[in-house]
Amino acid sequence: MAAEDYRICSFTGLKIHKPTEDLIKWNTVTAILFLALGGLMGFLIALTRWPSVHYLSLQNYYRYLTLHGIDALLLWIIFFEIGLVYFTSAVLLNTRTVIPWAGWTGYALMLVGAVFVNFVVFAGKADVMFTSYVPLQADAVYYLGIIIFAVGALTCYGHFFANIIQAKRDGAYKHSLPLGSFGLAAACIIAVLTLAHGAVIMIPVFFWSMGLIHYIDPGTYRLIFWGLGHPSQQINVCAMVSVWYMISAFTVGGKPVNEKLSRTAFVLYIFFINVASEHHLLVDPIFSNWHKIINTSYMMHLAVFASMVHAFAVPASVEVALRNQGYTRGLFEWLKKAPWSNPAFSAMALSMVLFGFLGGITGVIFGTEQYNIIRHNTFAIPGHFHGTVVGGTTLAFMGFTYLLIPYIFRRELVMQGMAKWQPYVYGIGVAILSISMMSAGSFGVPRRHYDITFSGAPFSFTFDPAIDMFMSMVGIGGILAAIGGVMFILVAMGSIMYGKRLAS
Ligand code: HEM
Ligand SMILES: [Cu+2]
Repeated sequence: MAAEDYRICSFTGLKIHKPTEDLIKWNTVTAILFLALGGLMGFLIALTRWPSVHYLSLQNYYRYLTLHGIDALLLWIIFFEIGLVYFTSAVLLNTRTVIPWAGWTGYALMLVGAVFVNFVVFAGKADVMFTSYVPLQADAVYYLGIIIFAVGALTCYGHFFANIIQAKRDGAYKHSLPLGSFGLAAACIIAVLTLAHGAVIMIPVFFWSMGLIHYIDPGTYRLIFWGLGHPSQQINVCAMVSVWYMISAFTVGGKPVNEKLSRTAFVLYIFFINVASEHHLLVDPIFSNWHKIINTSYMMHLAVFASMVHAFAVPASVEVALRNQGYTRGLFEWLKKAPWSNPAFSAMALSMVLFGFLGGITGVIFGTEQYNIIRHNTFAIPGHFHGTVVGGTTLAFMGFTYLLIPYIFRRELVMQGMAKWQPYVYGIGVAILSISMMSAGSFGVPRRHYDITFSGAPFSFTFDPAIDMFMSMVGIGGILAAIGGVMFILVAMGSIMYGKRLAS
C-alpha cells in the first residue's frame, strides 16, 4: 500500500488510511440521517401517548412505531457500529482496511435493505412493529429488506476480522489488541452469532410471506427471534463500552487500570449473553421454570457482572488520568475539574450514569421471573430500554461523533455553545422519558397501545389517575429528548458540511 494513501492525524497521531476514512464517513453520516428520521418518529409517538395530546391517528401510531424501532435501533446503531468497525480495526491500529470494495459492497447492501424496509413501512404494508411477531404478517419486501440489510451488516462485521488478521501480519500490534479494538472484536463475534439466528428465522418467514411456507410456529419464532434480538443489544453494549474507553483515552488520556480485567469482562459478554435472551420469554408457557430461573437468575448475572466491571473501570481510568494531571486535592477534585464542557466527555459520563442506573438496574429487576410476570409488555419495558439503548448507547455514540468530526471529517465543530449543552439536554430528556414510562408501566399501562381509555370497548376499565401525570411526563421528556436530538443533528451535520476545514 502506497504511503500517499495515508495521512497522520494531528490530534491523535494515528495513521489514517484514505479508504478507511471514506468508509467511516459514509457509514456515520448514514447513521445520523436514520437517527434523525427515527427520532422524529419517536417524538410523534411520544406525543401520541401523552393523553391530552394523543397526536397521531390509530394507523399512523402503529406505522410510525414500527419505523421508529427500525430506524433508531437497527439503522442508526448498526451503521454507526460499522463506522466503529473500521475505526477500531484500522485507524486505532495505524493500519488499513484490507478489502475496501467489500466494505462498500456491505454498505450498499445495508443501504438497499434499509430503503426497502422504510419504503414498505411508509407504504402501509408492514405495520408489524419492531419484533414482527408471527402470525402478524408484513409484505415480503419487508423481510427481504431485513435479510439484505443483515447480509450487508455481516459482510462489514466480518471485515473486522480480515482487518485485524492483516494488521497482525503487518506487525500493527504484538500480543493482543488495544482495548477499544478488543471490545469491538467481542461485538463482532456476537454479531456473527446474532446474524446466524436472524438468517434461521427471517428466511423461512420471508417464504411464509410469499405463501411458499404455510405455517410458522409463533413460539419457535419468538425463541429464535430473541436469539437475534437480545444478543444484538449486546453488540451495542460492547460497542458502547469500547466507546467509553476510547472517549476516556482521547479526552483525558485515560488508560484502563487493569486491562486484563476489562478484557475478561468483554469475554464474559460473549459467553453468557445468548442465554440471557430468555428474559424475553419468561411469560411464555413453553419453557420449564427450572430452565427460566437458571438462565435469567444465574447465568444472566455473569453478563451483568461484566457490566459492573466496566462501570468501575472506566471512571477509574478517568480518575487516575486526572489525578496524574495534578487534580489531587481531596477525594473529588478530579471529578470537579473533569472537562464537563467537552461534549464528548459529558456524553460519555452521562451515558454511563443513564445506562447503569436507568437501564442496567431495571433490566436486572425486570429480568427475574417473579417480577417479569407483572412487568411484561407494560410501558415499563420501553422505559427500561430507553435507558440502555438511548440514554446509554445513543448518547455514547453522539459523544464519539464529536471526536470523529475533527479526527476523521477534519472539520471544526460548529455552534460549540450548543454542542456543549447537547448531551445534557438530551440526557435529561431521555431520563424523564424513561422514568415516566417505567412509572406508568408499574401501574399496568401497556406498551404499544394506542388508546388506554379503551373507548368503545364492551367492558370499561380505568387506570389509577396517577398515570395521567406520568403519561404527560412521557410527552414532556419526549419533547426535551427531541430538542436534544435536533441539537445533535444540527451540530453534527452542520459541522460535517460547513465546519471550518482543519489541516491534517
Ligand atoms: C427523541 C427520542 C426518543 C423518543 C421521544 C422515543 C419515544 C418512544 C416511545 C414513546 C416509545 C413507546 C411506544 C409505545 O409502546 O407506545 C418508543 C419505543 C421504542 N423506541 Fe424510542 N424514543 C426515542 C429514541 C429512541 C432511540 C434513539 C432508540 C434506539 C436506539 C429507540 C428505540 C425504541 C424501540 C426499539 C422502541 C420499541 C418499538 C416497538 O415496540 O416495536 N428510541 N420510543
Ligand atoms: Cu434482552
